Amino acid sequence: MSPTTTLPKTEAKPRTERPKLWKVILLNDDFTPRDFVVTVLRRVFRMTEAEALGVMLTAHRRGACVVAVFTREVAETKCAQGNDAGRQAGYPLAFTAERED
Ligand code: TYC
Repeated sequence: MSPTTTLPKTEAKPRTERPKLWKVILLNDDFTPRDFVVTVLRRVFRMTEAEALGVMLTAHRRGACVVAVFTREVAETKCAQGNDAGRQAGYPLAFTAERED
C-alpha cells in the first residue's frame, strides 16, 4: 500500500453527547391559591410537601422559581400538565420551559 492510500473509515465515531437540558420555571401570579400550587407541584413533579412549599414560596417572593431540569420532551410535558391543572381549576398558574445554557 502506498503511503498516500486512504483507508476506508469503518469505525463509527463514538457519539455519547449529553442531551440538552431544559429548566421548568414556575411563575408567580396574584390569583392561584398557595395550597393549589403546592398540590400541583407535588403531583406533577413528585415533590415532598416541604420541597413544594419551598418552591412555591420562592416563586411567590421572587416572581419565579426553577422547579427542576429535564430533557426537552419531559420538561414540556410537565409544563403542560401543570398549566392544564391550573386552567381546569380556573387559575392562571403558569409553568414555562427554558433551555439551559
Ligand atoms: N401569589 C399567589 C398568592 O398569593 C401564590 C402563588 C405562588 C401563585 C406561586 C403562583 O407560582 C405561584 N395566592
